[in-house]
Amino acid sequence: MLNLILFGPPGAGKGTQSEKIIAKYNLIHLSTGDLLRSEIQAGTELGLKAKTLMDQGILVPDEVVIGMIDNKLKEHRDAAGFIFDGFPRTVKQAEALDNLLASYNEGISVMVALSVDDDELLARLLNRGKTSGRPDDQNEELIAKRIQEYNSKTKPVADYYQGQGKFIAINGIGEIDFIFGEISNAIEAA
Ligand code: B4P
Repeated sequence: MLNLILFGPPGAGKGTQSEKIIAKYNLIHLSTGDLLRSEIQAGTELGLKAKTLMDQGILVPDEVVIGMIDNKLKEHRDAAGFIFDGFPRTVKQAEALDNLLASYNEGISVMVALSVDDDELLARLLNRGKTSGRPDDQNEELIAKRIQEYNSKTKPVADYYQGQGKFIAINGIGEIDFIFGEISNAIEAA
């Protein structure tokens, strides 16, 4: 089983590269951002609570996203593997993911981290905001808040997997297909 974490700051290309990875490797795509946006669209209680936080660029509570991932893993017991996109975003989420996978005698194969500088992230997200309709892509202050959340709460997750010898960093600036080639190499070496 191949279990990949695609890691990086908001706008690093996680969603973009995930689409290519699932097409090539037949993995189940679990994006907590997408799952939360589906809850918002469905108008569930969870979605309403999440929306308030997401619209401020703040992370949703760990228990909420861990619960969503737990449900999805149960739903896809026969999968050839998973791509975790935008999850884990805190060390607590990483520990919970390791425990959940261990209950299936599985673990993370590799974490691929896309590195992109803050100016490029800001430019990409403002550009996406012109057409995506995503409230969290609409202004500079909100994007800066998301980057700040990433730096304070999410970056330590890289150290967590580096400590397990599972971390690979890739330059996330450049041609999308070139970056995909680099990710493919990392997956095939895992
Ligand atoms: P996400 O949905 O995960 O949002 P994201 O990080 O902004 O998107 P992504 O990283 O996938 O975008 P991409 O780079 O592909 O999270 C949104 C919110 O949900 C969070 O702020 C948080 O509140 C909440 N949340 C989600 N998961 C959570 C969790 N686990 N715990 C707590 N809260 C959670 O694309 C960006 C743009 O760049 C696109 O326009 C794309 O076309 C462009 N792009 C991509 N690659 C490029 C390249 N190589 N060159 C040029 N442009 C490129």
